Amino acid sequence: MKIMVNQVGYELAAPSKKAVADQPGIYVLKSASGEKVWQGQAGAAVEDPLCGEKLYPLDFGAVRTAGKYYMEGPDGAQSDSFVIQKDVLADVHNAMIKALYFQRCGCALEEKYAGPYIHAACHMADSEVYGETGHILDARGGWHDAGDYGRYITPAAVTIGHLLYAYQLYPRAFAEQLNIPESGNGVADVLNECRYELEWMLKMQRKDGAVYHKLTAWQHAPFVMPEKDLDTFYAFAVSSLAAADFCAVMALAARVYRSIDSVFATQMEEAARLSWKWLTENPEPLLFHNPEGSNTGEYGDAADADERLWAAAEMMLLAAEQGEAADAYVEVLRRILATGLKVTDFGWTDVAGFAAMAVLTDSGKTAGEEIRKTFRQAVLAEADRLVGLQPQNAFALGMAPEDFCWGSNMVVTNRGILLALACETAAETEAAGRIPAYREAIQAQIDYLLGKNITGYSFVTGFGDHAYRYPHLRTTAADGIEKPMPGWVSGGPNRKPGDELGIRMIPAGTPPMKCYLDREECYSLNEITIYWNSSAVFVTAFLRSIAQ
Ligand code: 9MR
Ligand code: ZN
Repeated sequence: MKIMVNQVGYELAAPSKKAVADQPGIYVLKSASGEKVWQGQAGAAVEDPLCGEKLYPLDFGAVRTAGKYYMEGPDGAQSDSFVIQKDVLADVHNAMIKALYFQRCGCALEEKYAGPYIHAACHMADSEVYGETGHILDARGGWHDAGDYGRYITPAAVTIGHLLYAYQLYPRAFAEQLNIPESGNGVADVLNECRYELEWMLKMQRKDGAVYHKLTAWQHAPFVMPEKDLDTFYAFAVSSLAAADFCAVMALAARVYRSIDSVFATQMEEAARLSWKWLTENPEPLLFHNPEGSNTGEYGDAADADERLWAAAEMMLLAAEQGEAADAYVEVLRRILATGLKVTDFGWTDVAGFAAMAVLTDSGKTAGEEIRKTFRQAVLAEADRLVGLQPQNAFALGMAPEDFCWGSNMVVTNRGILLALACETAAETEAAGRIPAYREAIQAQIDYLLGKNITGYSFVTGFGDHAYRYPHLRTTAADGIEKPMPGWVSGGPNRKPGDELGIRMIPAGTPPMKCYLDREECYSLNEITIYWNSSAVFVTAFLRSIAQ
């Protein structure tokens, strides 16, 4: 039988602590030494559409004693072990941020920070602007995006967005040092790490304010260490998607870094203004398509209205910070909102949720009540929709079967972000009474990520008795080290596998949550990306902030 638990563990004071099992009956919580601590009856059966099984939820929230435990089923089967303790997510949260350090490009990873995961400086050559013979660009730096060595602006912006908003809202969750080269300089390490990426992003802006969509080789490198990848890197075409995301993130970062390094903040502010100018002079969408024959990531997108919305929201806040009139930006917000676009997502295709985040968490209420109300209603309606999905499956997940796409783990965590924003937004409204339900729903999303799911894997490397082991990640594939570096979030189950092995091994009709393989080859099921991590970091930051 199966007993699925959050393998990292449960917050000591949490009023409910949930597991799921595949048989009815009496379950016993035992301490690591086998002592009985709690027992309870499994809840009513749920026919689960996400995994296609009949499952039984368990809640041992009554247990309020810190320790290491496992759950024992009616037939003697045991769950993976887990702890119950205060601030239980601290280590996994910090590891998921530290993981970004391992993606640093254009420098060597040194043993004192990287432990065994060292490598020599990589991708040190100049790049070429694609299609412009002789146009050389120094675009060293930044983080490798994912399992590949490409660096792309729109996912970079989303990653920085997740992290900087989380830092602004929950600064206490970012107090620990992470043993990166800048640690101890008096600046929160999450900001030190983000700066590494921001410095690279600045290099991707063209003199006229447009921004190159991505910097990659023509084809993905084979599984070699990054310093062995000597292919030419190209800055491909500029796009309005990249320019708008860049503008939003530079404006946001200018505010966040103002008190830390005013020179750097001013540089980012000027970059944001220049891109905004380019955007206003180029109002038509300039989308991005890979040139024929190139197979590196496309991050294509059919519309740029959400990116422009986010840029307008952040330019508005920058203007307010500088004591300038913000009307022009507010007007853009109003115009784009009038099209009725969705404003509740935080992924690279759809960034409009970040505009909602910027507007709704602005203590100055710069956007005015009408616009704030539009965002507020959308956020609360989406939060209520997600809470409404929970009883439809056994994991209390805010997920429907069709949500298990490529990178579904970010759908899981981005919904945690939306629910967290709903918590911020609901206070002082008639929805305030629903905050406990939103919090419960956020916890369920993280429980799933950390092992309470049908695969039995914790989807974060190094965390849990059964953490997945074989991410699609070039450094891990090539470094000869047995274990992957800790703290990487897997893309997770994908009901339409897109890689050869996944397609071959997962029969059509497999329930969505079971469409997963812990195999290095499976880039559509088991890759890592910077933005899957950052999304999870936002959610663990929220949960740490409410833990007593
Ligand atoms: O994360 C992206 C996912 O949402 C898309 O469905 C998929 C196919 O277009 O691409 C993913 O992004 C990949 C990117 O193109 C290149 N670097 C690795 C990314 C993760 O698989
Ligand atoms: Zn590199």
